Amino acid sequence: LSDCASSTRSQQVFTSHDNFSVNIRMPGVVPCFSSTVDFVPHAKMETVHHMLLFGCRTPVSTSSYCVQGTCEDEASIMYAWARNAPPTKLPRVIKKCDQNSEPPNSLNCGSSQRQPFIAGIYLLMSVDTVILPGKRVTNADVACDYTSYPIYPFAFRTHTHRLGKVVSGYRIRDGKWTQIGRQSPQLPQAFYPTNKDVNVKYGDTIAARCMFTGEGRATKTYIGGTSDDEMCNFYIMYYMDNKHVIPYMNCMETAKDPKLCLCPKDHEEDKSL
Ligand code: IYT
Ligand code: CU
Repeated sequence: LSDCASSTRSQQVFTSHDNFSVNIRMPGVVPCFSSTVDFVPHAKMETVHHMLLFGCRTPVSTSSYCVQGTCEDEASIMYAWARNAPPTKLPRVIKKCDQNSEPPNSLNCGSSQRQPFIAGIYLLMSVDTVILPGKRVTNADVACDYTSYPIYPFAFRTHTHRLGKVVSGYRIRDGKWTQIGRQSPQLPQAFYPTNKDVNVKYGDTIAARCMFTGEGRATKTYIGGTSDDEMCNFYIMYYMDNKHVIPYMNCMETAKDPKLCLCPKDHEEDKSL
Protein backbone atom coordinates (compact mmCIF):
# COMPACT_ATOMS: atom_id res chain seq x y z
CA LEU A 1 0.00 0.00 0.00
CA SER A 2 1.28 3.46 0.79
CA ASP A 3 4.56 4.30 2.46
CA CYS A 4 4.83 4.01 6.19
CA ALA A 5 6.29 7.30 7.28
CA SER A 6 3.42 9.71 6.63
CA SER A 7 0.61 8.87 9.02
CA THR A 8 0.52 7.64 12.58
CA ARG A 9 -2.98 6.25 12.41
CA SER A 10 -3.89 2.81 11.21
CA GLN A 11 -5.64 3.09 7.92
CA GLN A 12 -8.34 0.88 6.54
CA VAL A 13 -8.97 0.62 2.84
CA PHE A 14 -11.98 -1.35 1.73
CA THR A 15 -11.53 -2.81 -1.71
CA SER A 16 -14.64 -4.95 -1.80
CA HIS A 17 -17.30 -6.48 0.39
CA ASP A 18 -15.07 -9.03 2.08
CA ASN A 19 -11.60 -7.67 1.46
CA PHE A 20 -9.89 -4.83 3.18
CA SER A 21 -6.39 -3.65 3.84
CA VAL A 22 -5.01 -2.27 7.05
CA ASN A 23 -1.75 -0.47 7.45
CA ILE A 24 -0.51 -0.83 10.99
CA ARG A 25 2.05 1.77 11.81
CA MET A 26 4.64 2.22 14.47
CA PRO A 27 5.88 5.83 14.31
CA GLY A 28 9.61 6.11 14.69
CA VAL A 29 9.98 2.49 13.67
CA VAL A 30 10.61 2.07 10.00
CA PRO A 31 8.94 -1.26 9.19
CA CYS A 32 5.22 -1.50 8.82
CA PHE A 33 2.73 -4.20 8.12
CA SER A 34 0.37 -4.11 5.23
CA SER A 35 -2.22 -6.75 4.66
CA THR A 36 -5.06 -7.76 2.46
CA VAL A 37 -5.74 -11.45 2.77
CA ASP A 38 -2.13 -11.80 1.81
CA PHE A 39 0.10 -10.86 4.68
CA VAL A 40 3.03 -8.88 3.35
CA PRO A 41 5.27 -7.62 6.12
CA HIS A 42 7.61 -4.79 5.20
CA ALA A 43 10.33 -5.45 7.67
CA LYS A 44 13.83 -6.78 7.96
CA MET A 45 15.43 -8.96 10.58
CA GLU A 46 17.87 -6.21 11.58
CA THR A 47 15.15 -3.82 12.71
CA VAL A 48 12.24 -6.02 13.77
CA HIS A 49 12.52 -9.30 15.63
CA HIS A 50 8.94 -10.44 15.20
CA MET A 51 5.47 -9.18 14.39
CA LEU A 52 2.23 -10.63 15.61
CA LEU A 53 -1.28 -9.86 14.51
CA PHE A 54 -4.05 -10.61 16.98
CA GLY A 55 -7.78 -10.64 16.69
CA CYS A 56 -10.08 -10.00 19.61
CA ARG A 57 -13.45 -8.62 20.62
CA THR A 58 -12.13 -6.05 23.07
CA PRO A 59 -8.83 -4.44 22.16
CA VAL A 60 -6.92 -2.71 24.96
CA SER A 61 -7.23 0.46 22.95
CA THR A 62 -9.02 1.53 19.80
CA SER A 63 -7.80 5.09 19.62
CA SER A 64 -4.13 5.44 20.37
CA TYR A 65 -1.44 3.44 18.68
CA CYS A 66 1.05 3.38 21.51
CA VAL A 67 -0.30 1.17 24.27
CA GLN A 68 0.88 -1.87 26.13
CA GLY A 69 -0.95 -5.09 25.44
CA THR A 70 -3.34 -6.28 22.79
CA CYS A 71 -6.69 -7.59 23.98
CA GLU A 72 -8.77 -7.23 27.13
CA ASP A 73 -10.38 -10.56 26.33
CA GLU A 74 -8.79 -13.58 24.70
CA ALA A 75 -6.25 -12.81 22.00
CA SER A 76 -6.23 -15.00 18.92
CA ILE A 77 -3.11 -15.03 16.86
CA MET A 78 -3.92 -14.35 13.22
CA TYR A 79 -0.51 -13.97 11.74
CA ALA A 80 3.06 -14.14 12.90
CA TRP A 81 6.29 -13.17 11.29
CA ALA A 82 9.84 -13.61 12.45
CA ARG A 83 13.36 -13.95 11.15
CA ASN A 84 12.88 -12.56 7.63
CA ALA A 85 10.06 -14.92 6.81
CA PRO A 86 8.53 -14.61 3.34
CA PRO A 87 4.95 -13.32 2.85
CA THR A 88 2.09 -15.68 3.62
CA LYS A 89 -0.67 -16.09 1.10
CA LEU A 90 -4.04 -17.48 1.98
CA PRO A 91 -5.24 -20.01 -0.58
CA ARG A 92 -7.71 -18.86 -3.21
CA VAL A 93 -10.47 -20.97 -1.73
CA ILE A 94 -10.80 -18.55 1.15
CA LYS A 95 -10.57 -15.42 -0.90
CA LYS A 96 -13.38 -16.21 -3.25
CA CYS A 97 -15.81 -18.83 -4.20
CA ASP A 98 -14.14 -21.46 -6.34
CA GLN A 99 -16.12 -24.23 -8.01
CA ASN A 100 -13.14 -26.54 -8.02
CA SER A 101 -12.20 -26.16 -4.40
CA GLU A 102 -12.70 -28.80 -1.75
CA PRO A 103 -14.99 -29.80 -0.20
CA PRO A 104 -17.13 -29.23 -3.29
CA ASN A 105 -20.56 -29.66 -1.76
CA SER A 106 -20.47 -26.87 0.80
CA LEU A 107 -20.02 -24.04 -1.65
CA ASN A 108 -22.45 -21.23 -1.93
CA CYS A 109 -21.34 -19.21 -4.91
CA GLY A 110 -22.07 -15.64 -5.80
CA SER A 111 -19.94 -12.53 -5.51
CA SER A 112 -21.82 -10.84 -2.69
CA GLN A 113 -22.34 -13.99 -0.68
CA ARG A 114 -20.48 -14.85 2.48
CA GLN A 115 -17.22 -16.69 2.14
CA PRO A 116 -17.76 -20.45 2.21
CA PHE A 117 -14.66 -21.10 4.27
CA ILE A 118 -13.02 -19.31 7.08
CA ALA A 119 -9.41 -19.54 8.22
CA GLY A 120 -8.27 -20.33 11.73
CA ILE A 121 -5.23 -21.31 13.72
CA TYR A 122 -4.58 -24.41 15.78
CA LEU A 123 -1.61 -24.04 18.13
CA LEU A 124 0.20 -26.98 19.67
CA MET A 125 2.56 -25.94 22.43
CA SER A 126 4.57 -27.56 25.17
CA VAL A 127 4.26 -26.02 28.61
CA ASP A 128 6.46 -28.31 30.69
CA THR A 129 9.55 -29.30 28.73
CA VAL A 130 12.86 -29.19 30.57
CA ILE A 131 16.04 -29.41 28.52
CA LEU A 132 18.96 -30.83 30.44
CA PRO A 133 22.34 -29.13 30.01
CA GLY A 134 24.70 -30.97 27.70
CA LYS A 135 22.13 -33.60 26.75
CA ARG A 136 22.22 -34.06 23.00
CA VAL A 137 18.52 -34.64 22.33
CA THR A 138 15.39 -33.69 24.27
CA ASN A 139 12.02 -34.15 22.58
CA ALA A 140 8.95 -32.18 23.55
CA ASP A 141 5.85 -34.11 22.51
CA VAL A 142 2.37 -32.62 22.47
CA ALA A 143 -0.77 -34.45 21.37
CA CYS A 144 -4.53 -33.97 21.56
CA ASP A 145 -7.57 -35.83 20.35
CA TYR A 146 -9.43 -33.80 17.77
CA THR A 147 -13.13 -33.67 18.56
CA SER A 148 -14.47 -30.89 16.39
CA TYR A 149 -15.65 -30.20 12.84
CA PRO A 150 -13.27 -30.97 9.96
CA ILE A 151 -10.40 -28.61 9.36
CA TYR A 152 -8.29 -28.37 6.24
CA PRO A 153 -4.73 -27.34 7.14
CA PHE A 154 -2.94 -25.37 4.45
CA ALA A 155 0.02 -23.77 6.24
CA PHE A 156 2.12 -24.38 9.32
CA ARG A 157 4.64 -22.46 11.36
CA THR A 158 7.19 -23.60 13.87
CA HIS A 159 8.57 -21.59 16.75
CA THR A 160 11.31 -22.31 19.26
CA HIS A 161 14.17 -20.24 20.55
CA ARG A 162 17.83 -21.12 20.02
CA LEU A 163 17.85 -24.77 21.13
CA GLY A 164 15.19 -26.04 18.72
CA LYS A 165 16.49 -28.25 15.90
CA VAL A 166 13.35 -29.45 14.17
CA VAL A 167 9.61 -29.21 14.82
CA SER A 168 7.09 -31.46 13.14
CA GLY A 169 3.34 -31.90 13.25
CA TYR A 170 1.21 -34.93 12.42
CA ARG A 171 -2.28 -36.15 12.04
CA ILE A 172 -2.82 -39.62 13.44
CA ARG A 173 -5.77 -41.47 11.98
CA ASP A 174 -6.40 -45.16 12.69
CA GLY A 175 -2.84 -45.45 13.98
CA LYS A 176 -1.36 -44.06 10.79
CA TRP A 177 0.85 -40.97 11.05
CA THR A 178 0.66 -38.37 8.33
CA GLN A 179 2.94 -35.39 8.42
CA ILE A 180 1.31 -31.96 8.33
CA GLY A 181 4.58 -30.08 8.30
CA ARG A 182 8.14 -30.19 9.45
CA GLN A 183 10.69 -27.43 9.59
CA SER A 184 13.79 -26.20 11.32
CA PRO A 185 12.78 -23.34 13.62
CA GLN A 186 16.16 -21.78 12.92
CA LEU A 187 14.96 -20.98 9.39
CA PRO A 188 12.61 -18.00 8.91
CA GLN A 189 9.60 -18.71 11.13
CA ALA A 190 6.95 -18.11 8.51
CA PHE A 191 3.81 -19.98 7.70
CA TYR A 192 4.83 -22.51 5.08
CA PRO A 193 2.46 -24.52 2.91
CA THR A 194 1.63 -27.96 4.26
CA ASN A 195 3.17 -30.90 2.44
CA LYS A 196 -0.01 -32.32 1.04
CA ASP A 197 -3.71 -32.11 1.69
CA VAL A 198 -4.17 -33.56 5.13
CA ASN A 199 -7.56 -32.89 6.64
CA VAL A 200 -8.29 -33.39 10.32
CA LYS A 201 -11.63 -34.63 11.53
CA TYR A 202 -13.40 -35.88 14.65
CA GLY A 203 -11.59 -38.89 16.08
CA ASP A 204 -8.14 -37.99 14.76
CA THR A 205 -5.21 -37.08 16.99
CA ILE A 206 -3.02 -34.07 16.29
CA ALA A 207 0.55 -34.31 17.53
CA ALA A 208 3.71 -32.26 17.40
CA ARG A 209 7.27 -32.85 18.42
CA CYS A 210 10.02 -30.30 19.01
CA MET A 211 13.52 -31.68 19.08
CA PHE A 212 15.91 -29.66 21.22
CA THR A 213 19.55 -29.94 22.10
CA GLY A 214 20.95 -28.99 25.49
CA GLU A 215 24.48 -28.88 24.12
CA GLY A 216 26.29 -25.69 25.00
CA ARG A 217 24.09 -24.97 28.03
CA ALA A 218 25.37 -25.14 31.59
CA THR A 219 21.96 -25.11 33.29
CA LYS A 220 18.49 -26.53 32.73
CA THR A 221 16.37 -24.71 30.15
CA TYR A 222 12.64 -24.27 30.76
CA ILE A 223 9.68 -23.04 28.71
CA GLY A 224 9.43 -19.30 29.14
CA GLY A 225 9.36 -15.89 27.60
CA THR A 226 13.01 -14.84 27.45
CA SER A 227 15.52 -15.79 24.77
CA ASP A 228 17.35 -17.94 27.31
CA ASP A 229 14.14 -19.92 27.83
CA GLU A 230 12.65 -22.12 25.19
CA MET A 231 9.30 -22.52 23.46
CA CYS A 232 7.88 -25.40 21.48
CA ASN A 233 5.13 -24.26 19.12
CA PHE A 234 3.58 -25.82 16.05
CA TYR A 235 0.93 -23.59 14.46
CA ILE A 236 -1.50 -24.99 11.92
CA MET A 237 -3.36 -22.53 9.71
CA TYR A 238 -6.52 -24.14 8.42
CA TYR A 239 -9.76 -23.38 6.75
CA MET A 240 -13.10 -24.81 7.69
CA ASP A 241 -16.67 -24.53 6.59
CA ASN A 242 -18.01 -21.21 7.81
CA LYS A 243 -21.14 -22.88 9.18
CA HIS A 244 -19.18 -23.91 12.26
CA VAL A 245 -16.34 -21.48 12.58
CA ILE A 246 -13.78 -22.09 15.26
CA PRO A 247 -11.07 -19.54 14.61
CA TYR A 248 -8.67 -20.58 17.32
CA MET A 249 -7.88 -23.90 18.98
CA ASN A 250 -4.96 -25.09 20.98
CA CYS A 251 -3.37 -28.17 22.44
CA MET A 252 -1.06 -28.15 25.41
CA GLU A 253 -1.21 -31.78 26.49
CA THR A 254 2.06 -33.55 26.92
CA ALA A 255 2.03 -36.73 24.88
CA LYS A 256 2.56 -39.66 27.21
CA ASP A 257 3.20 -43.31 26.61
CA PRO A 258 1.83 -45.31 24.90
CA LYS A 259 1.08 -42.54 22.41
CA LEU A 260 4.71 -41.64 22.33
CA CYS A 261 5.82 -45.06 21.16
CA LEU A 262 3.73 -44.49 18.07
CA CYS A 263 5.88 -41.50 17.18
CA PRO A 264 7.61 -41.95 13.89
CA LYS A 265 11.27 -42.67 14.21
CA ASP A 266 12.26 -39.92 11.82
CA HIS A 267 13.17 -37.24 14.28
CA GLU A 268 15.07 -39.33 16.78
CA GLU A 269 18.31 -39.10 14.89
CA ASP A 270 17.68 -36.19 12.65
CA LYS A 271 20.71 -35.09 10.77
CA SER A 272 18.86 -33.65 7.81
CA LEU A 273 18.06 -30.34 9.48
C1 IYT B 1 4.82 -20.28 26.12
C2 IYT B 1 4.72 -20.33 24.63
O1 IYT B 1 5.05 -21.33 24.00
N1 IYT B 1 4.28 -19.21 24.02
C3 IYT B 1 4.14 -19.18 22.57
C4 IYT B 1 2.80 -19.63 22.12
C5 IYT B 1 1.67 -18.79 22.54
C6 IYT B 1 1.15 -17.85 21.69
C7 IYT B 1 0.05 -17.13 22.05
C8 IYT B 1 1.09 -18.93 23.80
C9 IYT B 1 0.00 -18.20 24.14
C10 IYT B 1 -0.56 -17.26 23.29
O2 IYT B 1 -1.63 -16.51 23.62
I1 IYT B 1 -0.73 -15.80 20.74
I2 IYT B 1 -0.84 -18.49 25.99
C11 IYT B 1 4.55 -17.84 22.03
O3 IYT B 1 4.51 -16.86 22.73
N2 IYT B 1 4.96 -17.87 20.75
C12 IYT B 1 5.50 -16.76 20.02
C13 IYT B 1 4.67 -15.53 20.05
O4 IYT B 1 4.72 -14.93 21.27
C14 IYT B 1 3.27 -15.77 19.55
C15 IYT B 1 5.68 -17.11 18.58
O5 IYT B 1 6.39 -16.37 17.88
O6 IYT B 1 5.12 -18.12 18.11
CU1 CU C 1 9.01 -17.82 21.90
